[in-house]
Amino acid sequence: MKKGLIKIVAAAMAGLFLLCGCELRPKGTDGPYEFPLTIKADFNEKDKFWQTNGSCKVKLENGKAVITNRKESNAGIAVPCAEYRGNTVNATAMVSSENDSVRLTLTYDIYGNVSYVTVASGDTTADAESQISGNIEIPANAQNAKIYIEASDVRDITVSSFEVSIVGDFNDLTGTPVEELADPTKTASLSAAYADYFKFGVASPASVMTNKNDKFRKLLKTQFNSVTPENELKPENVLDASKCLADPAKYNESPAIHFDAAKPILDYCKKNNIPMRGHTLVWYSQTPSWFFYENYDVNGNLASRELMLKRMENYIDSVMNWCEKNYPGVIYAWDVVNEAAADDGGMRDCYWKQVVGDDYVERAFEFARKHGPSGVQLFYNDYNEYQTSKMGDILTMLRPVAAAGNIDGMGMQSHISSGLDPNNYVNAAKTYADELGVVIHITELDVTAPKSLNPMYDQGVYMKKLFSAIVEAKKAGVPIECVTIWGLTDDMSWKSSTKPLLFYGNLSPKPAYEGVMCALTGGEVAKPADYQEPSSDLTPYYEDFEDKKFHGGPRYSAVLKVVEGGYEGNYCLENSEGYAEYDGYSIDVTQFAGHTIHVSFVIKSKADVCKCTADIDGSWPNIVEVQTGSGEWVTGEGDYKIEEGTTSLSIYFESSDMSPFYIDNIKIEAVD
Ligand code: 9MR
Repeated sequence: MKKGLIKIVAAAMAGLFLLCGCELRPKGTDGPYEFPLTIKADFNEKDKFWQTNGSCKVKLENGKAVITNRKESNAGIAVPCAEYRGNTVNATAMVSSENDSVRLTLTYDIYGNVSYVTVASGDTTADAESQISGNIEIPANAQNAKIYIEASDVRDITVSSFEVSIVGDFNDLTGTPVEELADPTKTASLSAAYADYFKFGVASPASVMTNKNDKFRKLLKTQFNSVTPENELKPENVLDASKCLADPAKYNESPAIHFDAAKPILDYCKKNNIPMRGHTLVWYSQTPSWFFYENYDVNGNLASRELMLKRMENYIDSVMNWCEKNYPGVIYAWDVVNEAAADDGGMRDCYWKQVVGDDYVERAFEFARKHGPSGVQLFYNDYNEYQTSKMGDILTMLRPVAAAGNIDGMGMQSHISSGLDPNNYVNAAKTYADELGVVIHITELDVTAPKSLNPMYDQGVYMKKLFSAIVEAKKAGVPIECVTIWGLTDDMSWKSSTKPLLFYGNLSPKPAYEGVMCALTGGEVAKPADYQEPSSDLTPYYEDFEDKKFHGGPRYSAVLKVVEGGYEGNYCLENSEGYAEYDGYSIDVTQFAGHTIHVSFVIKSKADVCKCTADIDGSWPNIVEVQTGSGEWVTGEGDYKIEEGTTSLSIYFESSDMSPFYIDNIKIEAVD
């Protein structure tokens, strides 16, 4: 990156920033400096507050950037924002593209390791502009942070604006050195502690292996005895784009592959005798779209089923056998197919399904069994896999694969939050094992810290519950053979803002680590010195919006506004513009933990039904449902028991078909 692109500037420079659209404000009371609160790419000039990312060409036309010749998903435009470390930022871009969707990704170095975090994604079309926008926290120790526009599909993207701005007060860390790292060898080993139960693994980027700083490798080696390359064995890193695209005839049926990205991590695992999970062969994401086209040309026709099956077979064969030949015995399990089930039921619509057909999952496993080295276990891997309806879809998809003897394991990704009941979770593991006759790997575990008074401590207490349930299940015969944590430290996580892992950014263990250990020792997670007693204030919650304010918040992308036309007084709350019915109005009710709450409200909508629901990861218990189709105000009332010990719980209101709804006179009170 161009260093110093955005720097603290003396007041004399202020005019320059103003001219190029960067918003300035006083740095504080201590000096004559000013700092840009917004960095806005200027597409009238090359490299002005933006830079090219990855392999592509950028043409500047009428104040817009047209990104062409995109060879890889991360090829696009980046806005460098290194000086914003330690702040929450908003990134907003206006884009149009023939790609179905475009996303904004934050990347940074953290003590020499490279991390990627998704900021936002959105659907796009060629003829209209879409706004892609999201907030993200940049870790305080992140270096060289930048946010870039990317898309899995390699078609052109036109960007008319792209800016990154500080949310809230600016935390100025520009002159502050990064924190010292803790000694990673001082912490007792998880894999040693769990040796009687299962492998204890971790996902890692290859940059940990090439890093001059060896502390991350030391942490990895001390703590874990299975490694998953976080991105390096995904098709976009293994398919050799330059060879395939340069000579499509030669590679038409048998795509060229290379392992430049994965070699450092394969070398490390071989040298240190650490077994590896191969992730992943067949996936809808992080697979370039040209792979699915005749002559690898996205402007031509999609490949035929026959051609795509040949490519699939040759890819699976060559990748598995290249690894086995060059790194014998290192990869002990492969995620053959990743995330083929849709979030809203059935199979996910994707290139594989469109080009090959619904049996692509069966065919992939058939090829992996036919060509895979003997003894290498074949896995299906998915997220939200513990949710009843998605589990049903996954089982339906995998039964024929199991009947053909082509699958050995179910990979439960487990990107979860502490709302998920550990019993439901381990029951799901048992169901997969029983129904399919396979072993279980927990493949990508991370647990969003609750939005509670003591998030790190509460997360630790949850980890103890979760791992106690996993160990009990294992003792009861559920064949859980590996648990992999999706990343080494919070700062390296793909969702770092949610602090979902076992180690802090400086390598010291978190209460979450302690919770995992306590599941074995029976000990209790220590309360931190700054522990805050949860509120026992049972004052009823009431809002009628007459003060023109609302005290809850939007769920996902819902837009909330206090508007005129209240039920009794002048005002009520309008909820609109969600992308899904569950984008609604959410209220934190944690203070009522241990009590039954009575919820009452009046609601109006054109939707047939509006609901009030409790927000628990993996299940959403309904509190009350009201028939609203008349468009008149309707009263809703219901009771819900909040379990003792709940550290964070919200309830939310939604309409059945995403129509706007209006809500008023919300009352929530404890009744026992
Ligand atoms: O952790 C990975 C992150 O670095 C990548 O940017 C992201 C891109 O899709 O993929 C992340 O890993 C995913 C994994 O491969 C499959 N399950 C979901 C994981 C989190 O997105």
